Amino acid sequence: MTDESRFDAIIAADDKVEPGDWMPEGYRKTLIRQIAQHAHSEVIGMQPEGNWITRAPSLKRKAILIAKVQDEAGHGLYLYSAAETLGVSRHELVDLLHQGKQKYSSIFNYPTLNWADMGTIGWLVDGAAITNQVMLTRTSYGPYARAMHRICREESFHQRQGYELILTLMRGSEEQRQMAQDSMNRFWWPALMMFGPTDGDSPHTQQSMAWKIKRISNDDLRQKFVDATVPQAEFAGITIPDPDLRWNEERGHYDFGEIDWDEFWDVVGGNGPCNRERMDHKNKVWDDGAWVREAAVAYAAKQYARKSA
Ligand code: BYC
Repeated sequence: MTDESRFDAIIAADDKVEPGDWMPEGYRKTLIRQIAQHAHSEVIGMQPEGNWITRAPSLKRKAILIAKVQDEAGHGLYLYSAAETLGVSRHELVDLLHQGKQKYSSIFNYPTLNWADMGTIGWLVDGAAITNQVMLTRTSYGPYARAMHRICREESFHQRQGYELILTLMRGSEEQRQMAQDSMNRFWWPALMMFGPTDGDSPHTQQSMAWKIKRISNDDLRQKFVDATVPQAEFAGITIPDPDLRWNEERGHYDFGEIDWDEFWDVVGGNGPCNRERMDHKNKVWDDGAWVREAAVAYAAKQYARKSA
């Protein structure tokens, strides 16, 4: 059996490819690209929520928000570790992000302007992320699939706390309801964009599905998210800003309006409302934190030398 036929047999049998296994170079590169982008998204995704920690309206909300932002850092770590099993270092990946050669999710280039955004991010952004990540628990690369199991459990808490925050606002004063609605109006379309371009415009989907890295296409995941979220919005009494949104009995799904793809590609291309701010902040904290990394490496070297002696 050749290396290639062994790899093909693993994929055909729905088994997992593991770090020591032979894999096509394109498979390895696709995984590094996707896992790195995913890790960078978790880390950059701490910024819009971190923005509200000092302004949370109660101790309970502050504790929840701190825990959530901390979880995102942890997700970044699991994902960088999964990428490292493919023969790249975390340092290289972070450098590529800083040089603008790797991406992070478009959603984090939108500002968080009011407190309800903390609820909307949990409900819609983490909700969209889980829809995608539940699929990724079945991805063909073992370390990525295993990282997803734990991440999905934590994301599920994030989604619920976000929805609960929105329900609380919707049951509050008129001003609170308006705040929640304003947040929904700004985040609905960017949340739909998280799933990526339509299948017809997605250069990677076909190959990634053949390798079972992706199990469900961008459009099918987006539809799943819309179908799950509309009833939640109705229950909360919040309006989704899409006049074309309606149940289609024949399809058994909600129809929804056209996404503004020019806006999507603009944001992906670096011209969203906060792209520059996010990367400036990321670069600054990386430089400011250099002494912490140096101290940790020096400490580890000392421990190692002591043990070896
Ligand atoms: N934003 O052929 P396609 C979280 C790029 S964070 C930016 O469909 P693919 C959270 C794509 O990379 C969770 N770029 O690609 C954290 C490609 O560009 P390149 C984030 C996008 O990879 C904190 C090109 O467009 N989740 O939960 O087959 C707080 C063509 O696209 C986007 C993940 O990262 C986008 N939205 O499919 C709260 C999930 N969409 O590389 C919450 C893992 C597409 O050719 N990633 N592009 O230059 C994936 O599942 C897939 O990579 C995607 C795209 C579905 C996103």
